[in-house]
Amino acid sequence: MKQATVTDSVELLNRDMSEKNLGGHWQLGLESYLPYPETTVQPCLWKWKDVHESLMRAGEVVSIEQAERRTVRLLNPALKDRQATTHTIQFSFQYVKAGEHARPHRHTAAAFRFILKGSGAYTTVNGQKCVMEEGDLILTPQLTWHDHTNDSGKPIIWLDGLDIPLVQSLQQLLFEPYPKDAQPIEKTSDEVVLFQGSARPSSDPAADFFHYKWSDAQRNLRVLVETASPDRFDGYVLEFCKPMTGGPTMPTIQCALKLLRPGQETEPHRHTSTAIYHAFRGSGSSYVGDQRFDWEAGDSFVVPLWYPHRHLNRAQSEDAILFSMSDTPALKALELYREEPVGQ
Ligand code: 1HN
Repeated sequence: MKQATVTDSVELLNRDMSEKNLGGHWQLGLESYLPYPETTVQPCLWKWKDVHESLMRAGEVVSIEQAERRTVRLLNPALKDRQATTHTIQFSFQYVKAGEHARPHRHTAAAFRFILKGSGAYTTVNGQKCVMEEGDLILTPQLTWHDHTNDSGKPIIWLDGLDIPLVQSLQQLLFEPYPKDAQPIEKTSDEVVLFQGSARPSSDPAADFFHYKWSDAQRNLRVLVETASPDRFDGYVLEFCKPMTGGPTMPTIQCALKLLRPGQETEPHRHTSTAIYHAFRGSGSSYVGDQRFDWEAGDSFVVPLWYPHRHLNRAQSEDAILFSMSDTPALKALELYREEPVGQ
């Protein structure tokens, strides 16, 4: 009688399957999954002094022709090979000296600029001239042509936020140079009319809306502080919404201003979105996980997803204003957004 000399085993099966590009569920190691989302992104604080020094040095040694854009990027220590600030958003600072022009291009990554120091330069978005003032927010949504011109006679610095890491992970990144050195200017952002009397325009004017002015944001913040009560987790929140629909700033990125009154402290919470903050005015502290970040105007920090966090304005008399961007709209579109208070 013939004897069975080989008995099958899981190891043998795994090996044979692997040769045929197959794998078993039993090989996954389900014990490594947690009942909450886990991120590799690390909480991190970047000081303005370091960013500013790098920008000024880049101004001396990096030409705008060579760089296309003279930006200094915030790199998350856990994502350095990807040159990313978080797994979804890239955050950088751009320095354009007097007389410089950054040539037009477009890409599938959606981007915005928030103006920090300087004024009078402009970004042209699909032929629309958007003249910058400090605190303005200018959008360059996916595949819009954009170039930057600084004819203001003085240097300018702004921050750039892009959804590059997210678009890259979906393998949808593309980049296209514009065929000429500059776009022809067709109109200015002041000519974009959203409402004309009580009649709604027939075409979608929001499709042509790229420029949120600081003067409007500031007025709205004042009204909020005077008439509304603050959110217990985020203080007074002014979101940059899409006109007419009230939708998110862009499909993947929500931008907002968060104001804390002197001494104001928020309660801790956590959410499945990841946020990057930039201290625009004032000073304070944010507690992220078990770390404390002390910030002043110009500093930036990351709150990775599901990390408990809260904010505190340490000043006696000055409001603190944080500019924030998050990937919340992308998560909401995928029905992955969740948030909850965290017990103190
Ligand atoms: C970009 O196009 C700009 O147009 C700024 O100002 C920063 C970072 C990565 C990729 C493209 C801009 C960028 C960028």
